[in-house]
Amino acid sequence: MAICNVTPDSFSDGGVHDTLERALQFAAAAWRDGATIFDIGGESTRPGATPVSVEQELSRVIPVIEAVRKRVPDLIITIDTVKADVARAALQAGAHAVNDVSGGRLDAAMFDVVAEHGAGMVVMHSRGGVADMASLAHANYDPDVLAQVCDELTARVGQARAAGLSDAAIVLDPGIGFSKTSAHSLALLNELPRVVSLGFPVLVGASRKRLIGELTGVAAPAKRVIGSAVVHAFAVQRGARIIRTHDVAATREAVSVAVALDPP
Ligand code: HH2
Repeated sequence: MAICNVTPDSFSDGGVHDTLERALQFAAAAWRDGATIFDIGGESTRPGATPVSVEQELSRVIPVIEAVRKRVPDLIITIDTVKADVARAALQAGAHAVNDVSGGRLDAAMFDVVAEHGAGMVVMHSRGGVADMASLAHANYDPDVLAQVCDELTARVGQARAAGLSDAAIVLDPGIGFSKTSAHSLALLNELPRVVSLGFPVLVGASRKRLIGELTGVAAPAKRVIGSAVVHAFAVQRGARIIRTHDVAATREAVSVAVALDPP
């Protein structure tokens, strides 16, 4: 899954895809480099990022969704949003699935919109609101962080099913770096099979995140490519089925090697 943030303030690729043509070039390159999913977002979850209205978010993402559908029709498009109104308009504009970093917590209508459209959904674990979910404000776990993350994801799955989503429509994501210290994120990666055992395909997104910076000492997010690729290869070995990345070619190389090696 290639990341395309159509935002001025995302922590790593803010401002990079600021014209339609640049976003389209990135989509074409992502497909060529081996991405099958293209994740388009119009609101950053970086702590301190400016909150955006539905209208602003739509004006950022809809033109990109429509253009990518035409220019690179084989890409599966996900809309990265916590807002049901944005999800609805994006699905109508040609997106195939919703990627909700709140796992349907922040908008009561989200699961209904996904179910009405027969779409797929990435249900990610996080806590808190958009402004603080990527901070440590809610990073208070018992020693067994995995148990709590799995319980909270299971509760979200219950809500999704109640709204009419079929299990085949659901992907789970432990939410690396969301309301988690680096120690929490490492525990989730090390014990990823426990998330996999919930019975849904698992997505992992560690691309260029603070965790990688802390482990490698590489300060600039755009330079955290090797550390990210190693974490993603490791995640695939532990059962992840979708990797969300800014750096498709490097990730593809790492994942191709990881799938050929026997898991531990
Ligand atoms: N991480 C980010 C955004 N969306 N979606 C899923 N499913 N999993 C993730 O780990 C995830 C996500 C944050 O990264 P990014 O989009 O690069 O930054 P920003 O929130 O600043 O736009």
